[in-house]
Amino acid sequence: MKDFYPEVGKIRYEGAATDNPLAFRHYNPEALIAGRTMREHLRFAMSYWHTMVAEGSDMFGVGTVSKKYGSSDPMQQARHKALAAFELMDKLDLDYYCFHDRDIAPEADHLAETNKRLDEMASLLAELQKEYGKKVLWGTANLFSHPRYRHGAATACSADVFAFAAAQVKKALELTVQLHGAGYVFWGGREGYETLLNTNMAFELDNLARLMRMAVDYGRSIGFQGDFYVEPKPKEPTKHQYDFDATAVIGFLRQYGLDKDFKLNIEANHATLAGHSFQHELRTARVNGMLGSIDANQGDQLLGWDTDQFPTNVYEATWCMFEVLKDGGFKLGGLNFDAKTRRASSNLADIFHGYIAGMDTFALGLKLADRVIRDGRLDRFIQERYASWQEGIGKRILDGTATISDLEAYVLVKGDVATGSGHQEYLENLINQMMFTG
Ligand code: XUL
Ligand code: CO
Repeated sequence: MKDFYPEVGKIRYEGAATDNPLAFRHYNPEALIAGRTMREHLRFAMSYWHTMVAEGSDMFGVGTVSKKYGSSDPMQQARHKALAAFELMDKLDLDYYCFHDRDIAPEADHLAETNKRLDEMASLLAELQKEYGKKVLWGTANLFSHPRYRHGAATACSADVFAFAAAQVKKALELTVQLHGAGYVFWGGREGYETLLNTNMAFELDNLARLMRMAVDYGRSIGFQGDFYVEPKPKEPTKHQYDFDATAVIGFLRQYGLDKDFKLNIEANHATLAGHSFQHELRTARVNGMLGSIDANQGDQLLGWDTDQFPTNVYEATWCMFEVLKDGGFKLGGLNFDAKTRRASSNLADIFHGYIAGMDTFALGLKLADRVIRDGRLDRFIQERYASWQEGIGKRILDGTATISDLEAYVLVKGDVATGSGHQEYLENLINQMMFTG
């Protein structure tokens, strides 16, 4: 079999002291943490689009790394891409992958031919999955790259475009089911607007829900038992995207009765684009029972767009895994590296360094989050902070036995009320102690 990454061998856990850059220092797949192996906790996935397809182009320049895999024929490229994908996942010990329909097979002039190409590729992927023991974390349809989607897909002004998007979603669901995918994602890349001057917002939101409802009904009818996800993102490519952030998406899903079938796929860089921390978005999803899956990456503090970098920030990874552990761990979701190497990182080996960095960062984050939880001081501090709700007037408010007049009478007797310190600096230092000297 052709070796697409001859310069890289199998990446193995060698422990923190190794000086081999092509080894894991923290990701030890079979190591046990809080009753599960790291592999079971982390459920790492490869993003097909960044890793197998994107060549490093940006708004100002063409690609810097070839993803032609030794062929000029697009379908032959697609086949080689699939072979290379499984070689890469095997070498990196990545158990899952995520894909858009258009990542695995190039679009043809007519939908019938496009779907034929997808069928051919799905058979090959199914064989490779079996051979290598890999799985699909989630599938999706690319409803944003083709010019037909310039006004949106489900939220397009044109019914024909809506119909095309629906046809694409139908096929992508079939592929996901055929490949035993655990999830199906809606990322509304162009489901928003550039200007309200030409936009019927209420109608577009209804249509977005309409397509999701059709997807759920069809998906369930062909045996899809996984989770549907919405991946919030506030902007880029459009000025405003309806799936702005976790709060907006949860409200939308509940409004349209989609909240039983959908959870959220939270992406770190989308959170920061929305002006939130990654943990804020994860916490919002978690406390609403809707934390499904995660696109693990990071942005750049100084750049205002979605840079999709491999995550290396250990604090962020720790707070992410803290939320995941507090949620009882992933059920069907996992950590998809929706991340790409920088344009100037133009060796194929750089992709391996990116994944190793991301996987080790999250493995370390998992260990540290477990340490923070097991330490217990943070939980105890929070419990103590809300102690006044355990008895007296607090308990009566929660029981529903205190009326608003009772509360007035209570305060009239007390005269004034006082609360203690939030001790933020103490806690921040405590976390550093736990992380670095624990
Ligand atoms: C774009 C993005 C997408 C989704 C899948 O910002 O995150 O790649 O993850 O469509
Ligand atoms: Co993403």
